Amino acid sequence: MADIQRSAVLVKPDGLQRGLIGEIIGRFERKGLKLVGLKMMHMTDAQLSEWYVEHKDRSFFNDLKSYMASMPIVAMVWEGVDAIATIRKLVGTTLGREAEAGSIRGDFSMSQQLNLIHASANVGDAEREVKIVFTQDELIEYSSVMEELIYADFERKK
Ligand code: FUP
Repeated sequence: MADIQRSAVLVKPDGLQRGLIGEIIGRFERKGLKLVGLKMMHMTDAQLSEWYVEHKDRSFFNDLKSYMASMPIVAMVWEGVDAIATIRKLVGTTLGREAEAGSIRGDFSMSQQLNLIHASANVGDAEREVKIVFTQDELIEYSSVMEELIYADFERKK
């Protein structure tokens, strides 16, 4: 049975400043993922404390939050069958210079902190993260005519 998931994705300040929003969205579109939420925003310290709660006792926590709050970001929600793991593969591992060639971080970044993009790690994180930056009415339900070209019928049944 298909597991249709939603993943929260941020194009971080370095991704926006380097003009990589279109490149990143294009990769997700070409893969066959469906965009259901999109906005540009400044994240607040309160939102970032909640977003990075698993790192709250780490030495880099405050530095990471200040960097993320320093400039605007683009927040998105992408949907698809097993979208969370699929997007993590497109994004690549955390340290840009070691990330797999062909992944977004592997192709465009060198850093651990300036690694262009965030993507939810699991279902619990995805649900929590989506709620931090999107209200329910900012998530758009629609049917995409592409879906029957992207998935076989049996894969699209929830
Ligand atoms: P990821 O899930 O790949 O985005 O990475 P993590 O959840 O491990 O880390 C969250 C963010 O903290 C990453 F963008 C990188 C940053 N980070 C640091 O800045 N320093 C560290 O030592 C570890 C992570």
